[in-house]
Amino acid sequence: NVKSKSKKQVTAKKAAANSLPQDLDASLAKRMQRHVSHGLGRDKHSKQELFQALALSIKEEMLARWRATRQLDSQFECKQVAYLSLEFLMGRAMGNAIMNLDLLPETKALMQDYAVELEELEEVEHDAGLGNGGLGRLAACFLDSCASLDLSVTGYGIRYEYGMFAQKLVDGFQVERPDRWLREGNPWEVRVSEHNVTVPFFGHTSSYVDPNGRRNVVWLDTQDVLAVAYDMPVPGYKNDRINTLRLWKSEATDDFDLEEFNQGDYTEAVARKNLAEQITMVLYPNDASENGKELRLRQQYFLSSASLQDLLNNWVRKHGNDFSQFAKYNVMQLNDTHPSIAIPELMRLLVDEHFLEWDDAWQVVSQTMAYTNHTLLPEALERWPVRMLGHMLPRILEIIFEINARYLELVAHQWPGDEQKLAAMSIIEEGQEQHVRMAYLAIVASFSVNGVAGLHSKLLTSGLFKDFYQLWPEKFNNKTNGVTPRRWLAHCNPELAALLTKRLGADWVSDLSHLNALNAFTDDKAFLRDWQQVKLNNKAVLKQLIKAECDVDFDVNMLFDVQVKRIHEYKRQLLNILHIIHLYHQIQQGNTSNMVPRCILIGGKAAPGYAMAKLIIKLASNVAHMVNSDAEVAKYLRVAFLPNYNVSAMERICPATDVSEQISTAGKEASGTGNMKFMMNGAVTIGTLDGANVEMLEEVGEDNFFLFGLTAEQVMEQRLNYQPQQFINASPALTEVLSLIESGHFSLLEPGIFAPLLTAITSPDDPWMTAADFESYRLAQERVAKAYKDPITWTQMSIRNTAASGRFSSDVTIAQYRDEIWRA
Ligand code: T68
Repeated sequence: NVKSKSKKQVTAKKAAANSLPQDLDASLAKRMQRHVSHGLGRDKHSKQELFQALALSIKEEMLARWRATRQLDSQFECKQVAYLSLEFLMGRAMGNAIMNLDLLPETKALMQDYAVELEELEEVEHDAGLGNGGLGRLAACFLDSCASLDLSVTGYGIRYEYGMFAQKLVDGFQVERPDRWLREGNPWEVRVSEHNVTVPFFGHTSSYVDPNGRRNVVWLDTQDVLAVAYDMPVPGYKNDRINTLRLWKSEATDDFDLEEFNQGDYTEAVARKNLAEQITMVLYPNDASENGKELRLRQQYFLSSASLQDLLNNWVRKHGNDFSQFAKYNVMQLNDTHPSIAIPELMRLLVDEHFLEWDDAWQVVSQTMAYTNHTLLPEALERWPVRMLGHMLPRILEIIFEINARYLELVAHQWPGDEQKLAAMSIIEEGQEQHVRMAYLAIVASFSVNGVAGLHSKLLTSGLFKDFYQLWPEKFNNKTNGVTPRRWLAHCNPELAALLTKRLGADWVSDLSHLNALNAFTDDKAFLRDWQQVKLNNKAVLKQLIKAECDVDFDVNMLFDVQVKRIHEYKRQLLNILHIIHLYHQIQQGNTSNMVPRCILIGGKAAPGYAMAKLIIKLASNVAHMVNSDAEVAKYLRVAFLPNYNVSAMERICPATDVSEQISTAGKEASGTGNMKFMMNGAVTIGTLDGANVEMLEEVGEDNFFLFGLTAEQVMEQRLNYQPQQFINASPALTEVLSLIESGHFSLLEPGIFAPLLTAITSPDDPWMTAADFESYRLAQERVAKAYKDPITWTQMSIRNTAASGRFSSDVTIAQYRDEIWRA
């Protein structure tokens, strides 16, 4: 039940659209012509120039509807949702905009006038890589679904000058290159200076008693940074709504370093403006470890403060200083704890700047904040040193202490005399140095706390946040992730989309549950043949990419086995590589009778400071090299490591994949979302009972999923007395594989470099329990091979996976956020 639009609203929208001033020069062709001739004044145009002109034309198409959406939202006083996130991994915008605005036939025809294919121009667009991985891409999928479900949701983020680094491989090692994605300009954005706000840093606090006898606090001698809004349009799917992604850029205010100006040091002072502009310079590339860097905290506060000031300015313009109804019309979804400093910041704005009483302000805050947790890994939980906060944000630290003091009274009341409980649950962690536990702050202040898959949410309430669950069970809920079927099926897999539409009609694009009807066609020979042909064509496209980027020849008749995601020990790319080595060894031994020829693709970025992850990339590269350079082996096995895996690469990869590797140690992957993209595109999953895999398996059934490995419960239990050597001894295959690595076979010129990986696998402290799951994984891979040998059965499995993927549309997820959290 995704849709719930009132009739009144729909009519109102039409009225608003009709009352727009007529755009005199309104055809896409005319716009394009104008941009091409005005912008360039030459007759020969590069693809980059044509891309810019087309993008500007499409943006123009959106402007009137964008304005109408804003008018409508303020007219009808519906609930406004602000999605606060340090990351929005948008990827390319053009293809998605053309589809959502229903401009495809028109644009394709228009491109003939310029003797260029639309696809060629799409390829020119630089990915907006303003995120690390799943968390940032989830925010992007959510924005698409919110607009498509006609919800008034604004994304608030940072306009990083440098997005996620570009990854190159040099001798098999990852090398990072800066990603200057704005080099050619960003045709989609609109700079809106009228929304500028200033964000204070440093300085000190002071208190005074006002004439009414109220004690007020002021934050003095701050260094203010200007936040400038850049808006990006977020078009809904064929529904005329254009929402906004508002990205903040930091700039120096004109009186930045006034002192220095006054001392006559003009040039020095202007040069120092850099400090302010540094805040939004670069995205932190760590996806699963806390960073602790001061600049990161500055980014978090900058985003939070600018966004809240923007929301409050809107409110005050309409309602003055009366905030009694604020929570009724506003909700803020915090994408992990990264923007959770917004909690004390909202308290500060309400108490210090709008003069609310503490309790009234707390009412507002605790009824508007909702927190989404994305990880159980302790190393990823944010803790900020009290000292750093006190220096950079002195007023914010005071407020956090006040929140904590009041909340601890509640804890003391609940568990009388239990000092341990008090220490364990305090927002302030004691120790050598005091730290603020941001997740605890977020839970205390939020009316909703959610995990991102069923298993993950259960582990939160039974483990990490158990005490809080006892205190406030009503706050906790699950919202299983989803991905947008527009980008991840309709756009990235046009041939499959056409086949689906031919059989089911086009409604599946906005209601993915329609895919269920595919199950009726699994015995339709013609349909199976069409399905196979589409997969084959998509594999041919990917084959070209792999040839161009890796110089490896993939064969479309072989099984395409893919693992692409951030490189992390818990995701166990190592398990995959060990299995590759096993296959390689088998082939060399001549044990090929049951083998199915495979092409194995691995891709992903390692955090620049994560040595083990980087070593895993090196091992993958070296193994790929050995495998591919042996002509006998290449009959059965080819391996590629694709550099610079990103959103656009995934758009080529998932339509071409036969087997999707989702093999994390159970209990460690909060949800996963790549798993869903593969499933939608008809890949069969080999996976553990982790994250959303559990629910995927539920939907598709055991016969259409290759399950292996320990459960989360077994992992926790076995960790207490883990003896990897027992598993190694019990597995001749694993023993062979490990000794082959140890022998230096994959590091002939770099003796011993893989020793740390061997040490990790064989250590009783290995939290990822690679050895424990190896045999079970190997056997599951044998089942994969066996199944792939029968093309009919395999194709039926593939169809059933797509058919069962409806639940993993982010439309479903967002409908749940709307109904159960936002009540929008
Ligand atoms: C991912 N988290 C989860 N974090 O790992 C994944 N972290 O299971 C889940 O599907 C996804 O979130 C969406 O819920 C991340 O991607 C980060 O990228 C990250 C970035 C900075 C700091 C910490």
